[in-house]
Amino acid sequence: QAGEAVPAAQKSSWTSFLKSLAGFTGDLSAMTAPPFILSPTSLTEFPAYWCERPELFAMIADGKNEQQRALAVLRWFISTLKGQYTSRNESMGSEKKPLNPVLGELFYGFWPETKERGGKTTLVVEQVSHHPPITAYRIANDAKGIVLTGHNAQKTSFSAGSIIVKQVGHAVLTISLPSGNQEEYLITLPRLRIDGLWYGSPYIELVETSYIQSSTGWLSTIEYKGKGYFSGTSHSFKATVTPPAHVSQSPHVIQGTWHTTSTDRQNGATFHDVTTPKEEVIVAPIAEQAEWESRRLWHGVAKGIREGDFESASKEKTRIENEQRQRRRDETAAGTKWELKHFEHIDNCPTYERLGKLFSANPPTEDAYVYLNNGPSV
Ligand code: HCR
Repeated sequence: QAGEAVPAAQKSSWTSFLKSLAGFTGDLSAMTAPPFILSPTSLTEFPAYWCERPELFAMIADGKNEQQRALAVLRWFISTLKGQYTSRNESMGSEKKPLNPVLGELFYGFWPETKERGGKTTLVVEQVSHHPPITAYRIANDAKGIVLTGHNAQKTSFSAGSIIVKQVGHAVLTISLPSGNQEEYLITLPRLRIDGLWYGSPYIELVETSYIQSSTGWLSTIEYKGKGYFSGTSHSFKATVTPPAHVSQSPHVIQGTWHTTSTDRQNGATFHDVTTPKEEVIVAPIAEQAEWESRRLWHGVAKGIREGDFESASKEKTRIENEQRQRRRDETAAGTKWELKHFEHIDNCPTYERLGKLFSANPPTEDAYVYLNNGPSV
């Protein structure tokens, strides 16, 4: 039934929110939504989803050859999708609207060293733009020589009762091999469809295709389908891992559901399995965080949302937003510009251009945020 999951007192504001979505394109994060759909977590925390299985991230470096490493990158990537796209449903009952980060917001964390991981895995996130919201991140396991750098923005539109989210941005994974050589992987991001809006219980389905192109020539093409396609099940995918032209080998085809398990059709073996628990990033206690760190910055708002005290959440949010507006006005008056702390913007990403050519990436070039090597020593 329409609005089934919406609290009675918020039904009319949910209906107005849905109406305002029709014909909408652009920055959804800035839109006002009813309280029941608000999440107490800022989008700057989302890059942590890339590493909630730090073993799989570390294991990429253990691949004995180009093919094994390409498959290990794909296994790690597919294993992140459950966290990235279903974890709010698991923890809060449905997809929610995250807090819209302010310019300069930071999020730091780490996953501790274990024998398998070889060392600590560190995370540095910075909100590098507010309008449109763009989040840049870097995850590194130095002991294994693996680094992931990327940025993410979204373009949203509304179609046939669903929100369509085109992810703008990409990630680059670099492996420094013991031989001294480096391997790079260009990772493009899937398109999202947010369904279930009519009932007030949104959830994500991934659609269309994303790619992982290795500098060694190996290419993973990942096709995403919902209910009624390859397997009649939601969250289905089929990944085809194609060797470079000089390797005469048939492609690997991996099929399954990204939130559970998949199988490699070549040998019938389980390819990925995310039915086991994941490991959340460790973050400093709020009292020890600096004023721009996400959980400290949004503390009052998050508390209000968690406790159902939406009046104080909204007051706090307005205070943060007004402070931001004032900062921008002061900068304009002084003729200065906000300086990024950990990243430098470049108009054209050389890795994207070079590797994107190999699978005719669209667009042929993208901008990027280069890490300045100055994260905290967490
Ligand atoms: C679209 C979305 C904000 C962006 C979120 C992204 C794309 C961010 C990068 C992560 O790596 C993956 C990711 C996962 C999220 O599913 C996605 C969010 C889902 C909803 C949110 C909208 C801005 C809010 C929509 C409001 C609805 C729920 C009514």
